[in-house]
Amino acid sequence: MEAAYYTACARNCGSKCILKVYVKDGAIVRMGTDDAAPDDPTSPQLRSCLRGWSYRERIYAPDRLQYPMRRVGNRGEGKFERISWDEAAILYAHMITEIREQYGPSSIFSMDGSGTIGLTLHNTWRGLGPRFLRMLGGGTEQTLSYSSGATTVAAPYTVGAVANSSAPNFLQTKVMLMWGWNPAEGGTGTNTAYYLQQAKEQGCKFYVVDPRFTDTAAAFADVWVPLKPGSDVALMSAMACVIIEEHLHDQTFLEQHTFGHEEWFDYILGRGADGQRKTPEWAEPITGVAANLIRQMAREYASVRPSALVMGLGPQRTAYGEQIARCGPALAALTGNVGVPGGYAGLMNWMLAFPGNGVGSLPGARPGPGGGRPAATVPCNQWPDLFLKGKSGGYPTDIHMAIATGGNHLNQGGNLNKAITALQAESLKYFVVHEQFMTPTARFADLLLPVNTLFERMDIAHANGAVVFMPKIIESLYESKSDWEIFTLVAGQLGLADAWTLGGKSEEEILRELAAAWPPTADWERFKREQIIRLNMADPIVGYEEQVAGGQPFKTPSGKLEISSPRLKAASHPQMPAVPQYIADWESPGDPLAQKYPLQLIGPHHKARVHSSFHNIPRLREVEKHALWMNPADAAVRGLAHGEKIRVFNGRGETQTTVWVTERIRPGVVALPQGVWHDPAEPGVAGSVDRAGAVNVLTNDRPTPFAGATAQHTCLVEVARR
Ligand SMILES: Nc1nc2c(c(=O)[nH]1)N[C@H]1C(S)=C(S)[C@@H](COP(=O)(O)OP(=O)(O)OC[C@H]3O[C@@H](n4cnc5c(=O)[nH]c(N)nc54)[C@H](O)[C@@H]3O)O[C@H]1N2
Ligand SMILES: Nc1nc2c(c(=O)[nH]1)N[C@H]1C(S)=C(S)[C@@H](COP(=O)(O)OP(=O)(O)OC[C@H]3O[C@@H](n4cnc5c(=O)[nH]c(N)nc54)[C@H](O)[C@@H]3O)O[C@H]1N2
Ligand SMILES: [Mo]
Repeated sequence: MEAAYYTACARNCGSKCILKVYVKDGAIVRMGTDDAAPDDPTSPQLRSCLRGWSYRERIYAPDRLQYPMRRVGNRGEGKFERISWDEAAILYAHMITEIREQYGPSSIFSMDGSGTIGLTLHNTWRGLGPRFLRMLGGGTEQTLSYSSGATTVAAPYTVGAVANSSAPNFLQTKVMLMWGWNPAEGGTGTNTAYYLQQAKEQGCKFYVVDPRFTDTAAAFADVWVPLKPGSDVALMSAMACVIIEEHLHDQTFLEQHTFGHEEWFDYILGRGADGQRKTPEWAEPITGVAANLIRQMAREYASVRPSALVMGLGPQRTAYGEQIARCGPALAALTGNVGVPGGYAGLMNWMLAFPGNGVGSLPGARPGPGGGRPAATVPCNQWPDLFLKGKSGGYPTDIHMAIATGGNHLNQGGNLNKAITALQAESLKYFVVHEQFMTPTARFADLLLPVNTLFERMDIAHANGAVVFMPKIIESLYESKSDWEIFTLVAGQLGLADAWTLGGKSEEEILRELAAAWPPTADWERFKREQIIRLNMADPIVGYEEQVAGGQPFKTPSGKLEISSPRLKAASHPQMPAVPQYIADWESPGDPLAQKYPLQLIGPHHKARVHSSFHNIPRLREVEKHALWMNPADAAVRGLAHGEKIRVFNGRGETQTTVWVTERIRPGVVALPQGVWHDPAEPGVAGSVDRAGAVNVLTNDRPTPFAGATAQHTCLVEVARR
């Protein structure tokens, strides 16, 4: 007999969709998706993508980690011996005790990643790792994210708090600027593309501002605007110049809802310190976008209402990402498109907005001596530098142990070769990794623990448009355990099992208590039976509606949208001016380094993977051959033909792949989608040539100047035949 259960695809692609899982004799035999709702605009089906449909192959992949292991070779060599869970728990607890006693709590780093998110219990991202260390009195935790680091810090100076709108909001949009935003390939919430398609059918005009002609451009663009990476603020400033000089701006909106627009006008109109009018002709050589096209886009964006400027996070994953994160909302405010239905505030976060629900979240462990707080914090992207330098590099602490849950950190951060040296540093005495697969990061573990998947444990998902009861659908494969169970074992060794489990509660008891806080899930048995509580998607959520229509203040000191920020003016940071300004990136065409490495490299998110997750699924690799995107003009100069074997290199590393010669990318820019698994010729040797096309051997770990965020899309390389 075949049984079927729903669950949620709680992965970090920006969406959380519904999966249907068919089970026979204790094994998953096939996958489906949401088929439960009728065709109902209030709550449409939450159907999954190709990754979700392939999940069965990931669960049963031949390279699943099966049992606990201890390293026997050098770090990174990938040589391990099998040990028992008893041995593993004792060893783990000894490591923690030794490091805490010798160096203090802050020397243990919670290196959590985005492996499983959107859950109530088994979250890896800022979830169980920090909770565990806080129970012990606090370790060092990560701040920011690889996703939106610059936005998280910079945008609040302008808007107070980042507030997205929901996708149904776009059904009213007449002109949309999809700015470095690629929702056709990357999730930004279940059904985003479905709503955008309806907007298109209703006549919304789309501009796609992206160095690449993405699938989003193919599906939606009326106009493709292929700018140079990192030139976004120049492009937006030139649009502002046209809008202001042609009196297309919304003066009433500026006066009612913003603060300090005159100062921005001074910068734009050349009345500021640099004396430069930010005309389309000024912007043309910087951005590579024709002045006339800039004029057209500016006029159309400002004069047709409502219009939506929606930014992906790619543009702010750049050297001065702080500036674009503030310039987007300034431009949206200039045209009065903030807080109005069909508009958008020129910002983005991981995903669009969804209706909230009232399921509680996992309570922190009982506060330890540190009061349930971290002992120190460091931006997540700076871990290699932190491990290598510690206090001598100005960080709050030295790190002697790291616990990695749910991340492929080595593979996913900037400057992978530096990250190898960081994981091999003698000062890092212990590196514990909880993983499902032998990832490039897992190869460096001293203690490597096999983790089960979301199909092998119980949870509640905050899906996009529903709350989903996620049953334990199959038993844990091999000897794998959940992170929760692993921490329970180690807490037991440390005499803290009760604190970790909130007094010996089972997972189901904890979940049931959290579900009790919200009427639709309060009847636990019924929720378990029905599985999906759908939320009303029909009423659009409009970010900043309370501020603009409802008279509430923005959460800034002035209560207005601060186009000029008095706080920033007072801080007088040379690279974080009071109004958003164009600052030429390091490693951009103007950098002397461009003589040697003339191509700008970006490492975009790919439709066949969630970061590095799903890379090991053969069927998904067939979706698109992994290769370096290069314009025919750049290929011709280098004498490269489509499909040739190439090497891509700069001062930080070299990777081998093939070249995809295509007009889908602008000249001067190459793209190598992020997430393939690093495959060095010599495992564990920093600088060894990578044979997989792993972009992060090339990218920089230099943080943005003010936020300290990652700037992985700012990178120069050269390409040659091999
Ligand atoms: N399938 C899939 N979906 C995903 C993910 C995934 O790994 N796979 N990851 C998810 C996560 S965690 C995140 S944070 C989100 C956000 O993902 P984003 O950060 O928005 O994704 P990126 O691909 O980095 O950038 C989006 C687009 O910006 C373009 N771009 C790069 N540099 C620039 C620039 O300087 N200016 C402009 N205008 N465009 C630029 C890229 O070509 C790309 O098409 O995506 C989520 N969605
Ligand atoms: N060059 C470049 N690099 C980038 C980006 C870019 O745009 N360009 N984007 C960045 C962004 S936005 C992000 S968010 C990061 C993401 O980077 P990561 O957060 O490292 O995400 P993944 O690569 O998906 O790695 C997640 C790992 O968690 C494991 N895992 C899954 N579920 C569980 C679980 O329940 N428990 C445990 N212990 N493990 C689990 C998976 O097997 C997988 O190996 O990548 C960043 N890297
Ligand atoms: Mo992200």
